Formats: sequence, structure tokens, C-alpha cells
Amino acid sequence: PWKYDAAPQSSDQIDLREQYDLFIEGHFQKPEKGRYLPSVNPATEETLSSVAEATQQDVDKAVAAARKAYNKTWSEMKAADRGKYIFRLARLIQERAREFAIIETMDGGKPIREARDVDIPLAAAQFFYYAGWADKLDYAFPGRKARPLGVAGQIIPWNFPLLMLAWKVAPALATGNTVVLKPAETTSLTALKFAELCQDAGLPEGVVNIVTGTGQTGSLIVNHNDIDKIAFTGSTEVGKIIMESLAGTDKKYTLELGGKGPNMIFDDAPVDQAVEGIINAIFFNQGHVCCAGSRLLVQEGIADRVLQKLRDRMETLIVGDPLDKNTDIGAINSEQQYNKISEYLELGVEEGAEMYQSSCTLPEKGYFCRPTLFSNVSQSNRIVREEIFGPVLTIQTFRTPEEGIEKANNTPYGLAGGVWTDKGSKIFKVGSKIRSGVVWANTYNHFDPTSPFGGYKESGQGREGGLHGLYPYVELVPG
Ligand code: TXE
Repeated sequence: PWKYDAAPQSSDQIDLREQYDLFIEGHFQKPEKGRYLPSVNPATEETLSSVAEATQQDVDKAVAAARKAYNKTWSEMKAADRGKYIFRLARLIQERAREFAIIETMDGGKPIREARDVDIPLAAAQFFYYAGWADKLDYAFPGRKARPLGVAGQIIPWNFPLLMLAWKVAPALATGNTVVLKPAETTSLTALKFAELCQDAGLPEGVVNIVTGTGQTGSLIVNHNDIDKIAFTGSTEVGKIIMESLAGTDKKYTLELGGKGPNMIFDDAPVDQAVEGIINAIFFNQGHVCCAGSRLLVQEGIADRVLQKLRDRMETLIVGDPLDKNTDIGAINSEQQYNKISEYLELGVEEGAEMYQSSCTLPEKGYFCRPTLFSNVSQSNRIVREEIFGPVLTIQTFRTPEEGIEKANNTPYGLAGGVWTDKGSKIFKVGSKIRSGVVWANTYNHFDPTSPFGGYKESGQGREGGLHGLYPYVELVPG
């Protein structure tokens, strides 16, 4: 009901500071070592702003502020009052949705339509949802008392910056924890804007602290002695490092890591609808989606038809200026990610796959990548096994449901997948055999704050979202 229609106008006031300090104890504070990192618009390669790089003393200060707020205000406050603050944050995100959407798009490269219709509304929805839980924990855990853990260290990635912040901060606050959050180094701006909202909401000082920086800052949070819980979303590689660092400590943790989602199309599926679903599954957010449907599995009888329709549809995708509301595929988030995707494109060709790319013209500046489809691939190819995290799809075929399920599960990951069929019974039979945290039926990338999300195998530990998203932030004691 509060969507707005247009992409940015020249009249839009985007209030970005030239330099952002760390948000500690309710105030922006200079980093001890005085170091800043540039925040670059990947569509123009221009520097938008710079963000502080937090070192040990800064992280110590942020954790101390979070601990003080936990002891003195937040855990002592009536749960209903905590809920009111969280509700206020949700309302403020809504009120400034347009500004958030534009900054998210400029900072990260995603199409404005997606920032406007997905990232920002879902971030607000997450705060609304968990605001409702704050004073209902007795109902969530009947017969038990849910005690907060204390200070949560939260580390988030660059693909959905404000939304990932919301996924982490909202349940932590609702359960009475305080937070030290580190956004990704390439996309910190909406988190710093969110810090301003915390001030506007009158949130007690120190309940939310935002420390920016690289993975080194992240590692300082992970290894800090006075943090009770770590919530991380990012690469499987870093997730494993974090798990090793936490082994032998008493910290709780949740990890939401990579994926290589199978998207299975059966020969009784509505083909046109399925093709739209395939496009959304892999090209949404330039494919920078942990649950992306990056492995297309099509039943043999319709494979040629699907392939042809898919190529035709890929031709119509508009790649370019993320601020243009007609754009379907925006900029790759960073030069580093652009180089990683380019290497996988070369690798795919070296591995003998057939590469098809849409023929669109790319902007001269910025990091852009054509939508790409690899056919003639085999299960052992690295492009089939490894997470590329870009607009790159592989296609394989299967004959029987059993063969399809075997291929779907033949991966170290298990975050999400899709099943497209006209038969309801097949959805349940096949869906229940796919080893991943989510299986969508005749849709893909469908999110809602009420649903838990998380991975099997190397895709992570624990669940976020919904009622289950409260569990990792509480200790249950007899009520
Ligand atoms: O991720 P990192 P990167 C995957 C995707 C992508 C690849 C590399 O395949 O191509 O990872 O991306 C912080 N201790 N995903 O290098 O490094 C870092 O500063 C603590 C999938 O950007 O995992 C950032 O805030 N923190 C994924 C966050 O971790 C550390 C989303 C993620 O960065 C750290 C992102 C350390 N040692 C990438 N090192 C998904 N599941 O959605 C880095 N960080």
C-alpha cells in the first residue's frame, strides 16, 4: 500500500555525508586510528562517500556500549516498550523508504525497482513482524522463560544490505539483546542511515551499534570475549573460519552461507510461467542471491522448448543504469565480484560448456555482466558445483524424478530450490526429498518474515525468520 511509482527524480534529496563515522552509544564517533574506506557506486565507479574502518579499540568501545545498554536499559525494560521502539524503527523505514531505496541502489548496484519493491519493504516488514513478538515470548515458548543472551555480534553481506540488517537486528532486539553490527565494506551506507533512524526513534543509546570495516573488523567481533552470540551471513569460506574460531568458546552462533540452488522443471509444468520463474530465480539482484536458482534442471521432454524460450526471454532483459526503473539487471556489486564472475565465465568455456549470452550493449563505465547461460555441462564441472554469485545459469536435464532429485542433491550446499509442476502430489513428493532449507513450488525467491530460512550442509547452521528466528537469541529456562 505504500509503494511509490517512480525511479529517482532530480528533486530527490539524497542526504549522504562525505564521510561516515562509527555509530557507538547513540552517536557517530571517529575511528581511533582515523582510517576510512571509500564507498563506490559500482554502476559509475564514482566514490559516493567514505566509511570508517573500525579497529580493536573501536570494537571494544562498541561492545562495552552494547553491554552497558543491555544491563542498564534494554533487558530491564518492559517487553511491550521494546516492541514499541522496534515498531517505530519499522515506521521510520517506511517513511524514508524512497531515500533508502535510492541509496541502496547507488551503493550496491541493484535495480531501483528491486530495492523499492523488495529490499526496503521487506526490511520494514521484518521490524513490524518482530515488534509483534517482543511482548509475546511467553506464547512463543509456553511453560518456559525466554531470556536474552546478551550482546549479539552481527556480520552481514553486501547483496541485501538493509534487509540483512533487518533480519539480524529485529529478532535480536525483540528478544531483549543488544547489538554490534558490521555491514559489508562495499555497502555500509544504508546501515549508517539506519543508525540515524535509531537516533530519530529515540532508541536508548548503545542498544544498536554499527561498526564499519573489512573482514578484519568482522574477525574482531567474532573473537571478542564479551560477545555472547554471533550471527553471520556471507561466504561458506568465512563461515568455516568463524566456526573454527568459535569452537571451544561459549558463544552461540548462526551461519547463513552460500548456495547452488536447483530449480527443477517437470514436463507437466506451465512452461511460460516456469521460464519467468527461471529468470527471476537467477537474474534477480544480478544473481547475488545465496538462494538463487543457479542450477536449472529440466525434464528431457521439454528441455529444447524451455531452452529456446529462455534464450528469447534473456534477450529482452535490460541491463544497465540501476537507477532507471526499466532496468532488469543492474551493476555487479564490486570490482572484486566482477572479476570473480569473469573468471567463472572463462572457466566455463575451458570446461567445455556451451556459453550463451544475451546480445545487449553494456554501459561503458561500471561493472556490468550479460545474463549468461551454460549448457552442455556435467556434474563434475566447477561452474555446476561452485557458487558464482552472478547472473550465470547452468542447465542440465533429467529423465525421471529420481534422477532429478539425485542431481538436485548432488551439491555441497542445501539452501533453497524450486519445483515446477502441474501436479500437487509431485510437489510434495519431490520437494520433501530435496535437501535444502527452502523448496519453492511454482515460484522462486519468495520471502516473508513469518517463514524460517537457513541451510542444510555447507549452507549454514540455524534458522532466521519467523518464530524459529527467535530461538538463536534466547536461552530457555523453566518458566
Ligand atoms: O564474502 P565474505 P565476499 C559468497 C559469494 C561471493 C563470495 C565472496 O559466493 O562471491 O562469498 O564474497 C565479513 N571474520 N557470498 O568476499 O568475505 C565481510 O567483511 C568475520 C554469499 O564479500 O564472506 C562481510 O561483512 N567477518 C553470501 C561479510 O563477512 C568477515 C553473501 C561477508 O563477506 C571475515 C556474500 C572474517 N574473517 C558473499 N572475512 C550469502 N550467503 O548471501 C570477511 N568478513
